[in-house]
Amino acid sequence: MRRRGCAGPLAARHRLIPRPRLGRVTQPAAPARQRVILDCDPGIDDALAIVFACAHPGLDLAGLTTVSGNVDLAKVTRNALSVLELAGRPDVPVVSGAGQPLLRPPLDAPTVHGESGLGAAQLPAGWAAAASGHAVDFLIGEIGAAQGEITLVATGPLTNIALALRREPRLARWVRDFVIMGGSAGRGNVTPAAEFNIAVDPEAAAIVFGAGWRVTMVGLDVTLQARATPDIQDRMRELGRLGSSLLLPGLLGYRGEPEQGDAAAGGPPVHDVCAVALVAAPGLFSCVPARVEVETAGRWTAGMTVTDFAAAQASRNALVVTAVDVAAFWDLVLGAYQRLPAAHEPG
Ligand SMILES: [Ca+2]
Repeated sequence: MRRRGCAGPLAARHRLIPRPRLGRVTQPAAPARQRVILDCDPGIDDALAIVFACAHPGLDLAGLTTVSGNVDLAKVTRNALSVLELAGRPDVPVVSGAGQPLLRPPLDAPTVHGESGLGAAQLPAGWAAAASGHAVDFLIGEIGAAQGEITLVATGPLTNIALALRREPRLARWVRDFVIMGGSAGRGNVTPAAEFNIAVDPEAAAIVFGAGWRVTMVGLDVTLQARATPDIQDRMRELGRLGSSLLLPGLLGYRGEPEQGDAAAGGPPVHDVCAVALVAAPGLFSCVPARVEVETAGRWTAGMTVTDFAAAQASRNALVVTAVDVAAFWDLVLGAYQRLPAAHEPG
């Protein structure tokens, strides 16, 4: 049942690359870059995930859509533009989406991510402006125009994704893969039952998990393993302006999950980076198929991702990520960061 490496469906596609014919001299084929759209609410860990998506040579960041979550929609959109500027990718389109959950009042997290959403990081405003239009139209348009090619990664509340699925249910068949940072098979973080992204908009999450596709759930089960320990922060200190203007001040201002005892656990977790790293390197993660239902009615448990690892195969709707090779994860992430020009500019 437990599978080492979330390599099944993701890697299966890699096997579709034709083998070179024997007896012919062939140039080694450059691995195809995987097109990714990131729906996010930056957010410190979103910011670190955006930078990774820009930096990893196997990923082609085709767009960012924003959703209110960690801070309000105007701030998350401004943060997305600033982070792309720092990463040297102001060409990536940013399209803003839902400014509030489907049914509930907003539940933001400035106590975790700071008033700006980026902790103590002070980034200048990006030169580029957000693209016109709405995130839902962008998601449907881009993914519909390249069916089977784009991996959709959601690292915020699932409001935009739910609205897009209501508008165009075929989106669930058109994506190459769908990965979220959110949920937990165990305990939550904003409440004992619920993780933040799901707790903000449980109704949206219920729509998303019930859409007939497979949701790869990168939840607290795995993200709390990937912590920026003092050793990792020392390595970030070597990354020039990228380290000094975003990575370190972001993490310093980031309170993480106080109830989990960040200091005792070794450092703040970088939840959203795990979801994008999984797309780049699925072999570093362990996954278990399961049935996940989102609690929407519970007085104390709204937003809980009720996970049944014993569900019948036909009823499984999720691939729950349970573990990561932490050392290899940080080598991957910091190695990618190292590729950016900002990592070589004086801090
Ligand atoms: Ca996020």
